[in-house]
Amino acid sequence: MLFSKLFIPILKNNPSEAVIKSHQLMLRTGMIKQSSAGIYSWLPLGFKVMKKIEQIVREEQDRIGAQEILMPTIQSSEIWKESGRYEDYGEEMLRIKDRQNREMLYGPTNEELITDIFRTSVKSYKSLPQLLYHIQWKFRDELRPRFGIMRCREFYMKDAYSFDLSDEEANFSYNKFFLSYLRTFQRLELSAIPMAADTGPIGGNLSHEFVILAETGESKIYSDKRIFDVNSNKTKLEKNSLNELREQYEKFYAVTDEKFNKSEFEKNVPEQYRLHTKGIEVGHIFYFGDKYSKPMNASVDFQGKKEFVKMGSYGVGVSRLVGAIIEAKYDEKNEIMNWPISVSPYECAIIPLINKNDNSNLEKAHNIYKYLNEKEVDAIIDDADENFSSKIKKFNLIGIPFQIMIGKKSEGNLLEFNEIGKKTQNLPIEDIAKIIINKKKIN
Ligand code: P5A
Repeated sequence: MLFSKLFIPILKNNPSEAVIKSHQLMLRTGMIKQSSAGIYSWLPLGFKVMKKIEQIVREEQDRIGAQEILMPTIQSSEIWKESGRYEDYGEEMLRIKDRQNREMLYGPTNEELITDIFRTSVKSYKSLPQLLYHIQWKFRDELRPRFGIMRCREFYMKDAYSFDLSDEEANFSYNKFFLSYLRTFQRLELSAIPMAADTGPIGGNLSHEFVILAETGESKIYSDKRIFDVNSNKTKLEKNSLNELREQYEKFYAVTDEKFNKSEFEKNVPEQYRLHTKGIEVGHIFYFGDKYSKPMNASVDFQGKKEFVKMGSYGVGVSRLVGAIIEAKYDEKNEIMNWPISVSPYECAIIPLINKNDNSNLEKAHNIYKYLNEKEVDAIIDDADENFSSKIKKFNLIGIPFQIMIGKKSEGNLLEFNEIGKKTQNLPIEDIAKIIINKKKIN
């Protein structure tokens, strides 16, 4: 693919309407375009990053045995009246009437819809547990949409739902998602801490917010710094192992400001470990027992008795994660977008020095592209007639982790090769491909 053919409307300067880095950069590098307040179009570069994030989120849901479905964005108000949330949800819910004057809504979340699907299909406890998820657009008519796609009105969410027979089994399901979230954020090279949080309009009394540290975050957090050392690498998908993992985390004080209590914080956290800062909520998990199953009559037969199923729900802000990764990783001084290679829009930029009277650099670039393509490296050729340094600046800004320059300094089969933030080396294409492939494996 040639860079000149791509639809990447890059701006020269930071747009003045954006306050935070991720919003500025996403507009500047043509990743998104606002279509109305809090509503965005995703252009090729931004869409590519989001799809890569989505795929990692999906793989980690599948890994704990959750099954993917797809529910619609538009829902009937009937089920929300059954659960009692139709009035409670207030002005954040976008309400619509169809041509038959039926009350519909654009789903802000799917607890009701999934409960309806479950109750009409599952009758026996033998079918439990069920873990179902989908990745779908949501709409919340936020009072103050801001910071670009970080707090917007239409956003892309992965939401999962669990159904179990007992509290104990439901706790097992909750813990599976707890682990799956840690693994997901780890693969995105984010250090996300699970924090006790309020349950808000979703309900229930057990909930963890997954928060990454960032000055521009909207959540105020209070925690014990030692929580960053807990690691889930050895955790198995078994009850005891998962319980232990949660205990290890819950040993340390970590709360968002709704749950903050000064004297508890000071009592539980020695002064040198106290951390009070801001963060971005990238995921949120909830346990709410029979809050929806009881009013909506979602039950199974167990030993001759009707048992309302015990439910939880689990959300990841897929579109928000694009901005969150920028906030966490952008190198302001050098203007470098440090995407983890697993989600970078392209893995390698091939940059030939363009000479109007001689096509050989461009031809070489095409051969390198072909070679890398066969090795499944996602590359791009920059055929624009610009000098090297402005091209490198551009690819640093967009965040393409590897760059190959073909020009005066590339001799014989040696190419100038650059890994963002590292020193340039002269290497043959075979070695370059190995370095890139290795980096992908580590991730
Ligand atoms: C859990 C899944 C829920 O909606 N129901 C289904 C539960 N939780 S939540 O915390 O309200 O949202 C889950 C995640 O979605 C992201 N998010 C947003 N992203 C961008 N703009 C918004 N306005 C917005 N609201 C929520 C967050 O990452 C949140 O953790």
